[in-house]
Amino acid sequence: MDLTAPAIAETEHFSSPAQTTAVAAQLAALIRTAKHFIVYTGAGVSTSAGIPDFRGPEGAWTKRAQGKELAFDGSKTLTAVPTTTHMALVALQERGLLKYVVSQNCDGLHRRSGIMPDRISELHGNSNREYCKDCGKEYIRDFRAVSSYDKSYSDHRTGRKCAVPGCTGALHDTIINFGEQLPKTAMTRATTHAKKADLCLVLGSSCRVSPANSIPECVGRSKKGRLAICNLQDTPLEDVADEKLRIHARTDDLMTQVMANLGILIPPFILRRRLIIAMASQSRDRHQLTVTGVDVDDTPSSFLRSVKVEGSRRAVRTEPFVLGMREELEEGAAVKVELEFMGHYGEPNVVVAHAYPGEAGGSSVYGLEYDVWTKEWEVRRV
Ligand code: CNA
Ligand code: ZN
Repeated sequence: MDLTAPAIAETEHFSSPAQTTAVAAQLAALIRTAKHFIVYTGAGVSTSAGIPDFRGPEGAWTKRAQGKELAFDGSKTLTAVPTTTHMALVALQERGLLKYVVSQNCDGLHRRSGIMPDRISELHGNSNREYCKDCGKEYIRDFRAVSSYDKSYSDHRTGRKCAVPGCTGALHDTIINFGEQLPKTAMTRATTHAKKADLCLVLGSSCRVSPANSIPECVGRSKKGRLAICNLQDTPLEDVADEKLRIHARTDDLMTQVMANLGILIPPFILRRRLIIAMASQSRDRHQLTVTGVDVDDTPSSFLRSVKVEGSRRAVRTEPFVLGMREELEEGAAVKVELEFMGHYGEPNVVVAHAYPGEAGGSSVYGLEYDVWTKEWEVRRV
């Protein structure tokens, strides 16, 4: 494994616009007919979102090798907007054209952009995801869920505890440091998809980190597989890739053209949140509301800062968000729950009108969609 970068970064090359256009057309044709198309991504897909890579001319390791400090605050990944490339991949996934994403990125942008949890292997972890070492339960956080201990490089405890009833396990971050084993399930799934793949597109990776880089290599060396590489620097896999499918271009430029060839619109980024509101009543006028943020697969997701019944002065500021309410309610009456968010995209508070389920109690799931450009929420029951 290559743990460093030279002080003088490998040159970034730019193919001619005509070459990019030609490769985009070929790729689109291959994607249309591929039986099992996968993508392998690296830090280069996030540089246009303002997150530096490692080995590029402005990369963190290149700077370090030059004895310079990289002025990048890791929490900027929380406010980063998924790029054209991220959103193109979401559209390809939704059309069923993209079967799987294998990513080395820890910035969480693929998941935030809308790639489904069962369609991705985050081989080096996700700075928004932590898990319980005792029971395996995962938690998604709208904050950096990384080790809070400085004691040693290998201490991954985040300082939080598992919330599964009966489990008091310590939560650990999912970040894989150099020299550490890759997560087994993620690697096994990545390998399974690589073996099935007849087309793999590398986007924005120097392909220098092993064993992750065995994924694109496996496709490139297989009889039925074709490997395409879109990266600004040369990679050690140039010879394994299909000669006609190697391109030195910005991933956003290539993907814009690929999608135009396919006739598929690249959707704008929408921040999607899911919420469960459960209500239980001790009597007609005494109720308890529990508000829980969840990911698409019901993994607990912490994105709320506080919750209160609209108009009430008392807000609950810690999870689990459990609110007491004293009011006589008719079945179906709207209980207005005001949500305050962590707010990395400037999300304003939103009020969800939850229909009182009656004394028998019950729960409803809500889908919340936030347009980061208009700064407006859309709420619907799902
Ligand atoms: P790397 O070795 O830094 O390589 C990135 C490559 O992307 C370089 O070769 C660049 O030339 C190229 N590149 C940069 N911008 C673009 C662009 N717009 N279009 C096309 N190519 C571009 O990073 P890898 O991902 O290959 O290496 C794996 C490491 C980097 C993993 O362990 C990651 O966790 C780690 N990393 C991740 C992030 C992130 O999560 N965004 C950021 C920095 C490093
Ligand atoms: Zn646990």
